[in-house]
Amino acid sequence: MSEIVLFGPLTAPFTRKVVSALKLKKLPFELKEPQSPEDYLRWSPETGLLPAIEVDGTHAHDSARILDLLDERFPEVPLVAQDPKAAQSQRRLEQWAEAAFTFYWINYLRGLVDAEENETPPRHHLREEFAQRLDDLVNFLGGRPYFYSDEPSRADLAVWSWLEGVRDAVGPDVAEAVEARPALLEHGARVRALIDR
Ligand SMILES: N[C@@H](CCC(=O)N[C@@H](CS)C(=O)NCC(=O)O)C(=O)O
Repeated sequence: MSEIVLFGPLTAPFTRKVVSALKLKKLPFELKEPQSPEDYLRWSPETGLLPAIEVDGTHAHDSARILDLLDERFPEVPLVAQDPKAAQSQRRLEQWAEAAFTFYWINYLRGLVDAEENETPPRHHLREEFAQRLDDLVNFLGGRPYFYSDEPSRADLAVWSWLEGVRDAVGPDVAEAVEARPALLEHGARVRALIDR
């Protein structure tokens, strides 16, 4: 049995993505959550960012690289489609979703800080744009159960870990915006069912 230790805050979508991949692959692991700022650099000396992982003594950091390592070591269940074109689209969507959600999240937080400094109500000026990104996701899904495939992939885990795991992290209306899009709601339930098995 392999020894796997995952280091990262469970509240972070990047950590949740890795947790969901470990669960999909049915791999037992120990989770160590940071208790102080020093833990970040201690557990991830290359960047100071978490998650990081130890798999039988092999260290990796960055959630995408960690998923690569897991697929290399534990090919079942695969985290990308066998078809190279679908696999490329899934990897691109993983990157796109994380870049986009991070952007909206940072802007949302900045809006809160500005509002406090100026003593004005927060302006969520990117709210409509964010809703358009959700529509993009619905389009990417098309009629399929998972992104670009009939089987789940890292793209599904990446999107799920933001929309489900941190519902209000990219703004106050995320839960409502997702609920208004049944395709995303059903996709989330499908991914959750796989992970909770
Ligand atoms: N691209 C990285 C991003 C990791 C990341 O941004 N981690 C955040 C947690 S949300 C972090 O460690 N922040 C600590 C810091 O910025 O000092 C990944 O996919 O793992």
